[in-house]
Amino acid sequence: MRITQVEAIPYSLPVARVARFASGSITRADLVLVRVCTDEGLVGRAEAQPRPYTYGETQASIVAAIRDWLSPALEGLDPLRIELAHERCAALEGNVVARGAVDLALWDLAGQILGRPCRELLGGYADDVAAAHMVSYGEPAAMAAEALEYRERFGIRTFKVKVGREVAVDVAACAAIRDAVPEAELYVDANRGWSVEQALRAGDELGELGILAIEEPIAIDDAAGRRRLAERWAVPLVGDESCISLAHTDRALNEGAVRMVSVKAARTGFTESRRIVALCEARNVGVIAGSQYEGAVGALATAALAPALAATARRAAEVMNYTDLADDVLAEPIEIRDGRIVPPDAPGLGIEIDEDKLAHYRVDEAPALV
Ligand code: MUC
Ligand code: MG
Repeated sequence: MRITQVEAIPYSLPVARVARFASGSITRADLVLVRVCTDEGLVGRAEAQPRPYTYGETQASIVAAIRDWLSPALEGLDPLRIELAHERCAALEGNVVARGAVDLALWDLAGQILGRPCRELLGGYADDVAAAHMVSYGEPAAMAAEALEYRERFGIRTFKVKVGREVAVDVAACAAIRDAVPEAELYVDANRGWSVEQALRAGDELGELGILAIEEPIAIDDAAGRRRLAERWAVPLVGDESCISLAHTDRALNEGAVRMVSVKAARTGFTESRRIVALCEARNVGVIAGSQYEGAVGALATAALAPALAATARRAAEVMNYTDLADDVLAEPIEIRDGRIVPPDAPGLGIEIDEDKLAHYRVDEAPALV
């Protein structure tokens, strides 16, 4: 079997709830469906989420990177040679989201070829994993109501609360969520939004609310500031934007501030994510299977990775933000059972696309039928 082409289809989904956080907002889910096509008709699929404020990639740049660079690099290759594919794709600098999605689609294809779900191919540690929901900016009372809704509707017990605003607002939001769901596990993510002074204050006040970790509090280039915070805090500083590749993660750990890492299938695929997890295990650093506000197709990738490895299976995985969208392109709904996401048993990622919906939401010209 040979890869014939990698397609990139841009599509845009409406949101039911606008996500706002310190580094940006999502008012419409602009996504790219990646399709690794083969001469035997099997197609590997994955979703890429453009996040210009984090990686500099846009929907158009992801499509161009795949069409002009990654597809030509992979054409003619046996799709099971994933390491070789990874090496070839890594010849393109940056573009982590485009490259990550191609890697996920290759693994989806491998699963289909071998007849096994990706969760098993990646390690098969557990069958499912606890799900965490990320609560983005709003009035504190509305954020608390959202957490309670996810507790009651899905059984979610772990929440990542977006902070990085005025410290008083951030603390009020976390206190409101703590009151609404007293037993919840809470951690926060400032997306680099605080100054060092704000972070110092916030850390003290949030500590009293039992916050378990603090993600990217300040500018990631401020190594001295990050170390100062980490030394003062009893809870770990989580690396996210500072850990966007294996090499970045290595550097962040060497700097000494990061004591937990958000590993995201959406940017390091499965191949590099596994290397990051191994690095963290060697350094006795915890990992969280993190999110990039995926759509439902993207959530299936995290749902495969998180239970597959012992280190990621230990903590709730951030998989619930597809529920912020008003619609998606999956033919079958994702299964959330008692606060856990259950990956499909189908080969690969178990992605079945509703082609009518994709045709409706795609924002390029569909190729003419011949
Ligand atoms: C996170 O953990 O920072 C915010 C933007 C994005 O792409 O993902 C998030 C979540
Ligand atoms: Mg983050």
